[in-house]
Amino acid sequence: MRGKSRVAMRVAALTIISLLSLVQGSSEPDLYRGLSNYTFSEDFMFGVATAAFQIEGGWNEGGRGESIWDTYLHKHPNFTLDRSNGDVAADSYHKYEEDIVMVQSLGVKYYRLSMSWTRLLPEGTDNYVSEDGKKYYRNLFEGLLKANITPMVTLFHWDLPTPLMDLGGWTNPKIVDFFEDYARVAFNLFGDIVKLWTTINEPHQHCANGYGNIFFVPALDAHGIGEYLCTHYILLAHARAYHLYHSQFGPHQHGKIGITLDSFGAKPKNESNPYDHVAVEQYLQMHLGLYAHPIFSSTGDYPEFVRKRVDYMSRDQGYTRSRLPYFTTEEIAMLKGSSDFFGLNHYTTYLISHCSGNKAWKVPSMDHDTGVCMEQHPAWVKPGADWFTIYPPGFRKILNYIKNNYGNVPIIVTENGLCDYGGLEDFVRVSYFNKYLYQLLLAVNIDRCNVIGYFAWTLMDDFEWNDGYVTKFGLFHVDYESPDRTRTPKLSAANYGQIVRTRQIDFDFIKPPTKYQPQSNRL
Ligand code: GBH
Repeated sequence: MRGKSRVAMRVAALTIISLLSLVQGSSEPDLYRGLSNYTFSEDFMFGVATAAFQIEGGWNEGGRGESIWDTYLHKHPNFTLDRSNGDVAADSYHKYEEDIVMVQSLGVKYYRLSMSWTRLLPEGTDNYVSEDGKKYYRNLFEGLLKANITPMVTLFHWDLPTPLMDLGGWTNPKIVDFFEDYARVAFNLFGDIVKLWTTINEPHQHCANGYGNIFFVPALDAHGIGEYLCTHYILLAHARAYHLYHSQFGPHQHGKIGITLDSFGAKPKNESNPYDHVAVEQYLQMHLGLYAHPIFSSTGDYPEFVRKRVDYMSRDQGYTRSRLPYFTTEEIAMLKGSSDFFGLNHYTTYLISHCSGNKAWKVPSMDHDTGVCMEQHPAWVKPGADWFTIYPPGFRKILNYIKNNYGNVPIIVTENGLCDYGGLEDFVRVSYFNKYLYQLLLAVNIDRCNVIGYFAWTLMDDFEWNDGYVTKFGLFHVDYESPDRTRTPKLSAANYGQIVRTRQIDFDFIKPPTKYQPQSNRL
């Protein structure tokens, strides 16, 4: 196509896009005004979430061992935008009592947090359990219970013990035993007071970005092979921990255990192009189905589309074996149904289109296998990181996708929240939570999606992986200039607290933050 006509096409396309967004814009005020017409039931689980490496700090205190994020960031300080690491983070290792007061001030009854594997097992293996680790988590969980807050504990939120990484991490089949052993220690030590567990946080992000690419630690860049090995053994490790719990602990501890998967929303770039609709399905199968199908589908195993696709691509590329490993019949059975709930993390929506190729894809790779193009809608608001635009209806759609593909399994939204560059008067975050929560209400009340809980990400500004401390997700601001890591509630904390208490969304909510005095309010 010649230059001029290409420009003309662009202009035409942009005009259509902006017209579309005008239409969308004009329908919004009706949806989001006054008090929401639907409310949250009394037993709806409202919570707030964090992860150990992102807030704890205390990286070498109490005999804690090194995780891959400690080791890698100490060696490669340029990995993060601000050359930061997790050595101190929000200092929750010392300030957990204040964290509890903050959670309490939101009125939520649940707090999702993760355990640092190496704080409990410094070497990663169960031959030696740290006394300090035991004490830290016992105090934390007991403190939460005293404050009437139920802990929901994630066993693995990406901070693998370095000694286990040295053995190949999630690509080594032996990791399944190591994870089961870690889970056993956790259930043994804390199962009397922790009744809600998630095994793994977002295997897709961890495997695709850390094993198949360089975006996350361990930054192996073993594209096309590493991410599938990681996927395979992380799924098996999850299933082992699930069955360990229900065979040996569940009968007397009476808790629930599940997995947390992530999915972006996926919208056809061109709604009237059937190929873009196919591309959306392809994308969702590769990103979410790869993990969800073995666990939540009625047939089990990897989705047929993914199986065929990766087998075909591998053959075509000259491999004798598929780059995606096969489960045995026993493994398929072990994985099927191995989650008491569907934990979903959702943040943003991408436009997906059919495309024949993309020069940025490595070959082989999961992206290349997926074979769709992804981009952000130019008209959707992008308040922070580059990957993040706001499109509330994408949330309702993904909840429906889960219902339609994986049945009536209870869904707990284990993370949802907004990324910006900071500020206490975070009106955009207030509006994000209001609109996304309203989409959840529509999914429950109109579409009959079985959503039983929602955790806001995140309690306070934290270490945001590659972004360091540059992008912010917190309901509470943390002063990273101060050694005290002083925490201050943002406007969004007051708004979320009001939703939790009234069980209703007030789209006109605007209120200055209430004064927060942690010292006078100690437990
Ligand atoms: C969640 O992942 C995580 O569970 C949580 O720890 C994190 O703090 C939260 O998101 C907010 O970021 O691969 O280069 O595009 C959400 C998935 C993973 C999406 C990282 C954005 C950006 C880096 N996110 N990804 S890149």
